[in-house]
Amino acid sequence: MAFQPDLEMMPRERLEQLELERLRDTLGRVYANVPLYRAKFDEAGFDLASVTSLADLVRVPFTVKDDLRSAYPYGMFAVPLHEIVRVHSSSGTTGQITVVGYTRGDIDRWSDLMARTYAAAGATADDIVQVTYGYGLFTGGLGAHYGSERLGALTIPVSGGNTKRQVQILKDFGVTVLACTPSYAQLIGETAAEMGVDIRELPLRAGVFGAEPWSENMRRQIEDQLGIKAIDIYGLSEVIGPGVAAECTEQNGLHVNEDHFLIEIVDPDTLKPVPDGEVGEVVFTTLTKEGIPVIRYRTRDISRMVAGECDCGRTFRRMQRVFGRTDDMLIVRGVNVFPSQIEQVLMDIPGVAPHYQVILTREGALDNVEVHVEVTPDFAFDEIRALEALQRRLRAEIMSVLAVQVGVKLVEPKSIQRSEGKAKRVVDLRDVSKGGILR
Ligand code: DLL
Repeated sequence: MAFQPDLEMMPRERLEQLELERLRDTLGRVYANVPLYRAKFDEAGFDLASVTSLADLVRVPFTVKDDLRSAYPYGMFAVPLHEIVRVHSSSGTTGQITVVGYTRGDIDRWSDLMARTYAAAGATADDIVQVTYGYGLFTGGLGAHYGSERLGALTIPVSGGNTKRQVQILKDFGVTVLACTPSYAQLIGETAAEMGVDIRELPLRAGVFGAEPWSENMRRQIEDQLGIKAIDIYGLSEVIGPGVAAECTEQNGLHVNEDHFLIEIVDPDTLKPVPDGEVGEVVFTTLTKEGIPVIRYRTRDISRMVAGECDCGRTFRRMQRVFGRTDDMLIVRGVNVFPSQIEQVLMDIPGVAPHYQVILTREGALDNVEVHVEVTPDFAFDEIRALEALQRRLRAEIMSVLAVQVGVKLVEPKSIQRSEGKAKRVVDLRDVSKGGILR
């Protein structure tokens, strides 16, 4: 079921016409109201009037995170501050935080987009939704909250943390849809098992999980553990928050809400669009945002477009799950690897729990990559021969699938720190003088 079927399933031709009108309108607004865009466009000799088709987008200058940082806090807003009713901010793990502002209209459209997300996951007004994304400056909590209310579902604003209470509420309130990060869904499952609660027996039937990369194997593990359909949802604060793209129940790529966001995939080095279906950096241009429109915003997320039409009937194109960020990419002896690709391999192997961390160290001029992974609680951790055999197998599987040689260290159950929000998969100890950087 679609929340706005006439929009989500509109013929491509009409959609493209709408996109062009909205693009021209947005470019005009940012040129008139945001000094940074005006300077960029003028410097590039870019003439707004020359935009007569969507193909002209490639001539527009890019926007990067540093542009938002330099305009901190309100410099990129395209409306006077009195029209802004809310701000959110990005997590700031990779530098100074950035601030994004929403007008009343932005909040309204965002609620629709998130209602689309739940509906695409199979939810209706009859559902009971537990929102476990953090409420606050992070867009996850309030975004998921407003969308659920817009759908008409019963919305439980728990926010993150206190995992035992999450399980209690899940059980007592008859929750049918869970909204949180995939790694937190795992922790909820694990905690429930410790409390003697079998989530598979509860009415819970779907999860809308996102905000961090996760692999197909992790999806299967969560679906199995919780007895649900797990749906991947994607977004970023600079563009709007969650609600930019989401899977439908076909679980084969995330439909981009193209009537509000234009997507491009570019080569991160040449910045030229890649041929359809090839992997590259995702770039978004907002088409309806008022508070802080972004033009050709480089997300640093890596994905590709999925070819063909979806059986669900939505006409919006799909992007493949984001498998990593350019800043999280590891270069192991010349081979590019994302933590989520390592995860995909680990989770296929019996005896290994779905909890891991990638530790980066430096030996002389060489970077060393070691994967720490937990064994399952029933694994005999004191049997050296069994441990060594499992370790060898993991190394060999990673080598055969990813063609890289990485160290593997098996660790005891529960020794890797659990996360209530975005999991920290990479621990960078290459510059210990700085105490290591936790990403
Ligand atoms: O994480 C918004 C969000 C909240 C999305 C709840 C989905 C659910 P930021 O904190 O600005 O916003 O972080 C955005 O998180 O550029 C990606 O690198 C990553 N990310 C978000 N969703 C996914 C996903 C929110 N489904 C950054 N798969 C993005 C992989 C994701 N990575």
